Amino acid sequence: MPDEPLDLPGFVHVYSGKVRDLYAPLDPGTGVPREDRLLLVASDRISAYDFVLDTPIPDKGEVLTRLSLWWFDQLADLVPHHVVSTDVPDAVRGRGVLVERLDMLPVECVARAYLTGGGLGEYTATGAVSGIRLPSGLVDGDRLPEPIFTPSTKAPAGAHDEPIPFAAVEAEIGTALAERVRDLTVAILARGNEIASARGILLADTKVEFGLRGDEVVLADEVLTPDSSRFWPADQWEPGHPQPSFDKQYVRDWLTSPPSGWSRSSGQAPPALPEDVVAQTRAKYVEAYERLTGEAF
Ligand code: Q0Z
Repeated sequence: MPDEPLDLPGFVHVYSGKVRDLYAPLDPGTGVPREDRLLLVASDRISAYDFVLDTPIPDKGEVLTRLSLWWFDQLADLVPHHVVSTDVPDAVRGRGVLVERLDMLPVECVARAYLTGGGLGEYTATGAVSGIRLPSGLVDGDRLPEPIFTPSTKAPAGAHDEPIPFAAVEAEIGTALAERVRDLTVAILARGNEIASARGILLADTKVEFGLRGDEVVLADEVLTPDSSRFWPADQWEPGHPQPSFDKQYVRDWLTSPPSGWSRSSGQAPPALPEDVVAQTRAKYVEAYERLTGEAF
């Protein structure tokens, strides 16, 4: 379960996802929530095997927030973004961002550069992913000839997003907008991989969210973080089996090892993480940030 929402003077809590929270700023004159801004706060919570773990990873929220801000800047020539300010209350400094409240598009925009996960499942069953026919003989972890757009539904909290064909996106938001977000999503992942692969990280796939500012498409939420994308260590890339996760591998390895006493199939909540697993995992988030940005965290 998420922690209690923070008591942030001047803000009202509006929503909590698994690992992030949303607040609305209050108008200082009227005390009424503003409708044109949101405060997006990344917590130190971590999820694994569909559970939010009891043990936070120190600084994870700040690392991911700073990484997302850096990516927005790297992508600024492709697409405008929603960030307004990082001047936020001390309690969330570094992990909170004031953003422009947009009319969010009701689809999850996913692009895949490598074949794994649900995309691999679809491919194995049909030879195609999201209606895009792929070469035969691909295996888990293979790089695709080019990044592809594989949208999904925006499921209500707790449910899983379901893949949908491009035609369903067209039906939902119209062909012109569907083509725009498809092209942007693919371009974001392609740009991300040009940068990341030169720094030893592969971005297997990513999920991005767009909103509208009038009729302009704006990149929202977080972008190209390990929570929205699969990060793989490039030096361990070996198609033919599931790839290790850049960030979560220590957590997964420990949870599925005998000392944890936990089994994925038990339906039980996973146990607290040992401190060495926490420290190693924190170090991987910091390493991803430092490798990508070239800046010390
Ligand atoms: C993002 C989410 C959560 C963080 C709504 N710029 C925007 N305008 C309108 N809505 C959103 C955004 Cl980013 C928006 N989410 C997802 C949930 C914490 C982000 F709890 N939901």
